[in-house]
Amino acid sequence: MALFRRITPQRLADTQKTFPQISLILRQLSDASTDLKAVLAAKIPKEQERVKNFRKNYGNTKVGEVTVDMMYGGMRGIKGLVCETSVLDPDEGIRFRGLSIPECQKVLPKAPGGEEPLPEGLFWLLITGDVPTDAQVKALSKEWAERAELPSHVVQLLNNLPTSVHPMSQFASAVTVCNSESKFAKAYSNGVHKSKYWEYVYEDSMDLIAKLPVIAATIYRNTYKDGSGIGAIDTSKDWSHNFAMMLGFDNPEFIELLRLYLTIHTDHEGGNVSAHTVHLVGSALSDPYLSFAAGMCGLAGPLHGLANQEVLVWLQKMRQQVGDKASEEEIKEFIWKTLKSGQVVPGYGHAVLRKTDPRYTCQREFALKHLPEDTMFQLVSNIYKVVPPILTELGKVKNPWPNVDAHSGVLLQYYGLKEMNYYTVLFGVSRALGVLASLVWDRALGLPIERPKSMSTDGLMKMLKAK
Ligand code: CMX
Repeated sequence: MALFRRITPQRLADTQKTFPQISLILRQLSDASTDLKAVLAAKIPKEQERVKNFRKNYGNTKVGEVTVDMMYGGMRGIKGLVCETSVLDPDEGIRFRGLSIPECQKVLPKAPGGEEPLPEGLFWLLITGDVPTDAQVKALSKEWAERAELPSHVVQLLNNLPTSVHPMSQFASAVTVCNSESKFAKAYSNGVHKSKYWEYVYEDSMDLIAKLPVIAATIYRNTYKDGSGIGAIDTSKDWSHNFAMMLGFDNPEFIELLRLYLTIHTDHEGGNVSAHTVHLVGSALSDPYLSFAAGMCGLAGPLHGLANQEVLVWLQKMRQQVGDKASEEEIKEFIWKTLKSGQVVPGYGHAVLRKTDPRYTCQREFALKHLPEDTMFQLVSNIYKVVPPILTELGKVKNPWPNVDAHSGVLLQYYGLKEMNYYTVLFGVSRALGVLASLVWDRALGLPIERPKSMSTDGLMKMLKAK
């Protein structure tokens, strides 16, 4: 294995091309290796070949059609993107490389004594398609811890931002200026060959993922505490453990929650606003820092990631108006008031899902295990009974069931992370794992700049000979 580690990704890929018969041996080696880049380097040529052959044979085959309603309706249902890392089934929910959330909870490595999966394991699964071993996940935790240090100008920027700037704006700003460190941007300006793009995107992605908890914790400590107390990263601990400690939370149960939280928010296939934005901006060969920052500006919208903040604001308003021991009738009345004033019920509905989000269900199970008596949890449970029939009665809502954002805030509140404006930053830290894994594959597969065709209403009417 020591010998294998000295093989560079490029040498490994070249060897596989020249001697395909030893490919299997190399794959077995790479599967056991704790060097993620080498594992990827072994997989990429094969996947490139598979996609090339598929396109050669099926390139002109139709996969769907586009209606006028789809064009005006947020492109819902148009199959226009390829995303390798996860697929969202409307009834069953998300599958990460084919595995459901309960399956991931079962098979992904855990921290010693822990029960929840480690997000490092999910990242390995997303980017390679393989369930990692404990040793592979441990190596990833260590590698991220070692890459975590922030450039001083990023710290300076964060320390100089007024605390009135929303944490998501701070987050996107810090990630944007972190692109001074981009190995991809540097390699591109030095004229690197496009077959090597993925390697530099991979390096930037690993650096960025490693730095995100430090950026996020700095934002939290600066905005809500006295700015001190981030502390040093412990390279023997996992990514979530270090993040929790930097935030200032050492309760082992909270750390377990963070591991679950950072695992389930990673990826939701390719078309959601944050994932699609990262993919789109990355297609212009903007570096991973800029691409991810753009995606975070999308996640900060109230119909997307910010909904977890909105849920808490809405729950608190409800508590103020109807009290903690509200009857079902009083809750119903409050919900109708929300709807009649032209607002959405945050945390409910989805553009693709048509059943309760399994990300909601696993958080509910966590709450039933750890905080069954909590007043806010009980309120969330009561709302779960009341909202779906009301949204169904409205007649226009396609999915009356709760999504991930309906539950996450209540768990964070319970453990003392009460600053709801901050919640989308946690979502963003997790989302990096999915969208950056995808970005590496975008460049490995040589996907071109994205540029769909738009039409004007006049042009569309003329084309359809509409009156
Ligand atoms: N409350 C009230 N009305 C809702 C609703 C809700 N929770 N969900 C959908 N609707 C309404 C829509 O606003 C739309 O109304 P109009 O026709 O008057 O514009 C109608 O029902 C049809 O919408 P849809 O096809 O069911 O839903 P969309 O695919 O257009 O939108 C979503 C999906 C998530 C934006 C929407 O359900 C919503 O606004 N939910 C609340 C916000 C939320 O929880 N967002 C987080 C989603 C998960 C995530 O990305 O993090």
